[in-house]
Amino acid sequence: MSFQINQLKESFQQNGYVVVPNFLDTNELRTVQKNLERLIEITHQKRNYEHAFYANKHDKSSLKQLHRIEEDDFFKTYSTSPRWSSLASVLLDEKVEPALALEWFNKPPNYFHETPPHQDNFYFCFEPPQALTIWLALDHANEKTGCLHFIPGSHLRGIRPHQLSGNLGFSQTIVDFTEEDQQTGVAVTANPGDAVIHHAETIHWAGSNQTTDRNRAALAMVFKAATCQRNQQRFEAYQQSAKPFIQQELRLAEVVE
Ligand SMILES: O=C(O)CCC(=O)C(=O)O
Repeated sequence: MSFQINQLKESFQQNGYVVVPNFLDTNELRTVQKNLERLIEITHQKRNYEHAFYANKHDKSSLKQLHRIEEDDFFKTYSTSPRWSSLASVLLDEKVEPALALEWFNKPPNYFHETPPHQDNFYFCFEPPQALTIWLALDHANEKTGCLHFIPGSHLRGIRPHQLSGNLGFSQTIVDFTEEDQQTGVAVTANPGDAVIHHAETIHWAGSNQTTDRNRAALAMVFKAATCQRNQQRFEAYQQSAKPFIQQELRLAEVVE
């Protein structure tokens, strides 16, 4: 077992991402899925568009992101589960704490939304960049449904310049992303219950869901080393740059109501 843990850690530290197959067993996965279904139904009813992004407000099945999941009682408790934090702690080789809210990322069928190439720490602004995301697959993620792609070792080369992407929920994208970057990316497929973990500075993106009948959902939790801090100045600059875009998108969403 410790051999496996060492291998995971080494692979994560070298490549900036790693996969843990069957991180959740069938029962735990089912419990998480049931609670997400409940929360999604409440979200539809409340029409809470601040923390829920739809590709099309007229279509409930087009829900693509849910934020602040940890405000729900079940997920508040669940997000403190040591299973998640101990995996994060092993990979970062430090004591960790949950850094940000729990998020649900979906790619509903028929909407063709891509996840633009980005580095999470452009948003997080953690220094030193000792943080990671555990992205738990809830559906089959593959090239057809829009799995994640990572550039191995990119977490060791610093943050690239980002600019507004025009994509609600992923407001930023790498400015100078090249064809060569695209070619270097590794597509990481996952089955429901697998955990795909990436470092906060690993360049990643995902294609669109090209199926007509399948979701590609995942639950994501971010952890940071207890010793790393947010650079408030950088964070405010990022928020300032994204604000007009996000406000405009939310206003547009209200108009179609
Ligand atoms: O699920 C996706 O398509 C993107 C997720 C992502 O970018 C992240 O977890 O950092």
